[in-house]
Amino acid sequence: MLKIGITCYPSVGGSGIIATELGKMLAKQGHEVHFITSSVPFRLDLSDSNIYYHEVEMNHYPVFQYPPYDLALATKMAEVIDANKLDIIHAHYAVPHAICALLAKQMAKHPVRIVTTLHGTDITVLGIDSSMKKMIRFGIEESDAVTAVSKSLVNQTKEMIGVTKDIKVIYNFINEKEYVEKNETSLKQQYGIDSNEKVLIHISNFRKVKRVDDVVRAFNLVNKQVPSRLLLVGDGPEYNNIVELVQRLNLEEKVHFLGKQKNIPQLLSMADIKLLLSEKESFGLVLLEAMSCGVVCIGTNIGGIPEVIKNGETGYIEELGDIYSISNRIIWLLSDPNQMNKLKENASRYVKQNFSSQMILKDYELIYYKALGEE
Ligand code: GMT
Repeated sequence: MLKIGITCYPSVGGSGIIATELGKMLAKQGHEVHFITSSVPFRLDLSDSNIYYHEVEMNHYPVFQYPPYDLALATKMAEVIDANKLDIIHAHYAVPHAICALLAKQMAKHPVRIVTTLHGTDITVLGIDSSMKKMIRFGIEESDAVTAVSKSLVNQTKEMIGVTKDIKVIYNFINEKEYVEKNETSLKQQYGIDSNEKVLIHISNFRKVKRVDDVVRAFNLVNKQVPSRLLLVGDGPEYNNIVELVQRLNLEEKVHFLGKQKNIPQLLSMADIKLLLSEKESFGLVLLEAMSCGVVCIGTNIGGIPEVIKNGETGYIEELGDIYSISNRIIWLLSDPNQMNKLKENASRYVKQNFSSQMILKDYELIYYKALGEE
């Protein structure tokens, strides 16, 4: 059994969820898992056996304008490596986490291997900055093993950052026990949704790249022809702009702003169609969550989305910003219950076959042993 340190952004977000759920599964397998983060990751239960949590404490020194979080993290990592004789540090994100892990590896006395997982934002946002590019390249090249969450992200990393290192694709996964379709008639009533109304849903952190405005505009066109509601789940920088757009389109009665929610499987179970119309998306974990709860997904032809939705078989892929095609697709789908049922069945089967958590757990374990030279 291995001793594994995990570093991620602990707040809500796909990468934090993947890192936490992976840590939980590794601990269940009998590995010793040490989370080294700035706060307890959302979804982590510290009473689970084999799970340890090491908080990166930040001192506020009056001389520094910005407290040096990265250095505090690297120091903590080195302490945890030595104190617990860690075999592996699994860094989620090249920058800053892989860089901190590399620094910690040099500081620590106990030998450790670094496995880095790329989730997208580090490449697609930071990779545009040429000074960061060097740092990302260094983080990737110097890691003992690197994974990325889609083929598209591997290609993008190679093109943008110019790395030659082998990067293994390990897709996102979900906790299958949690993401199952539930009977949500009472929740529908609670939101005042009539039984004849169709429900569309979008879940995100409302960053500009998520194109929530396209979701609202497509819904506006659908709503003119099909009695329907739109559930917007999450919060973030674009929230106010979206509220204003909904008001301008006179959709206040039809669009529900639910903010951040924990009962995602229940909310998904109320929905007929899930929209993810992003302009950047390395995978789209929310698509898996939706497909597993029997919701038909429509996504844009961007990044890793076409690796998750098989166009015409498990959902539909549309071009970025083409709200007319998107709304026509939705109207067409909603008018054909047989087609909807077929897509739902295909989607949940596809998730089980291609993104099974046990399969993905084994892939990560293989990567760890390979990094340790124990194939
Ligand atoms: O999508 C976000 O804004 C959050 C971001 C993150 O870093 O948590 O998500 C990224 O990682 C997820 C887990 O691997 C992927 O499912 C998301 O597609 C990816 N987001 C982007 O590429 C924009």
